[in-house]
Amino acid sequence: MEKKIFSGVQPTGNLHLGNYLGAIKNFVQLNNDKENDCIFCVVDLHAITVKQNPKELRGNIRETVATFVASGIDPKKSIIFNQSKVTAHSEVAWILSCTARTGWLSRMTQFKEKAGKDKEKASVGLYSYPVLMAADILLYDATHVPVGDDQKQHLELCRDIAQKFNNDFQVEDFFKVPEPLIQKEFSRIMSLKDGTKKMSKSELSDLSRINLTDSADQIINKIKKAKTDPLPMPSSLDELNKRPEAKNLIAIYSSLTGFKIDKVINEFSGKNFSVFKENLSQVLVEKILPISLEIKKLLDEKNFLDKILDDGSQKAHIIASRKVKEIHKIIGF
Ligand code: AQP
Repeated sequence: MEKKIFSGVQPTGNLHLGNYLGAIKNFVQLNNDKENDCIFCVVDLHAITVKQNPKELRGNIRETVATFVASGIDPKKSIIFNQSKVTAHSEVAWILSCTARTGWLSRMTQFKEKAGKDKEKASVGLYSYPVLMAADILLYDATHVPVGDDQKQHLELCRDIAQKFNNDFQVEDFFKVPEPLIQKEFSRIMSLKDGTKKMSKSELSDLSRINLTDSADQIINKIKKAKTDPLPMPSSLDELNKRPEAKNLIAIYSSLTGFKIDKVINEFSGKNFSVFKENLSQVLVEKILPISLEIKKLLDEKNFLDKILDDGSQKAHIIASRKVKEIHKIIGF
């Protein structure tokens, strides 16, 4: 079956190993499969749900496109565009916000985490963010959405919104109910400083993540300083599951090399962490450095990056505006 793929990444800077292993690596595989129609969106409307510096945002939009291309997404095969250039996203988000229920949104854990203690000061956009995400996906009849584990709940909400709209307006199958594509293993890469917290762009300490623009020295230094426990390397899966930092580092190694977790445990069982860390740094440099160098090269080619976005936005606009016309008819506009 032909799959229609849609996914987005926020241009909020510091794209990291978690974004790569949890999402972008998967985007590349999907892009390479001839059967798939893929759309990858730089979700700048989502980015402004928290305060952004306009100049930095402009640079981060280009850096996100550069990251897509440097990682292996082919703009001739997949549509790459930025959300704000296709106004249908904002319009349909409004329409769907009249379908979504406030009770559903109140249960979203990401809002609770991001808004923190002072919810009253969080933007309305941060609260309704999952509705915009539903609009992004449903506008393109996406059948599959590759995301990291942290987006699972938002995708379930998107499915609920699609089903309610179809039911409310008696238009069976109008909005396709999308399936999440979440990696079975390593769907959540954790901070290098705390194995219980997700690796994240907004974490203040740069040592908590491997950025996709890091140099070899930065990668080696961050792995050297990554938190571990005082014990030697674990020798069983049970032991691994009780040691979050060890688990995260082994997951990163396994995900990058494609070696099964058991094999990695056997290889390093009982050894000193420093031995493992040396191997991990080597693999990271091998896999991430070429991407980092390519991103830096592409960032000097602003016209090339802008053209990818312009071409992609035109293509996305054609698909999205067709869907908006149908939505208007169904609603009675
Ligand atoms: N740590 C992670 N492990 C696995 N997947 C991850 N993703 C993000 N962090 C991890 C996945 O990357 C895709 C793009 O994410 P995003 O940039 O749109 O938003 P995010 O999830 O909010 O990213 P961050 O890094 O966590 O940003 P902040 O710090 O702003 O909250 C998504 O598919 C996401 O699942």
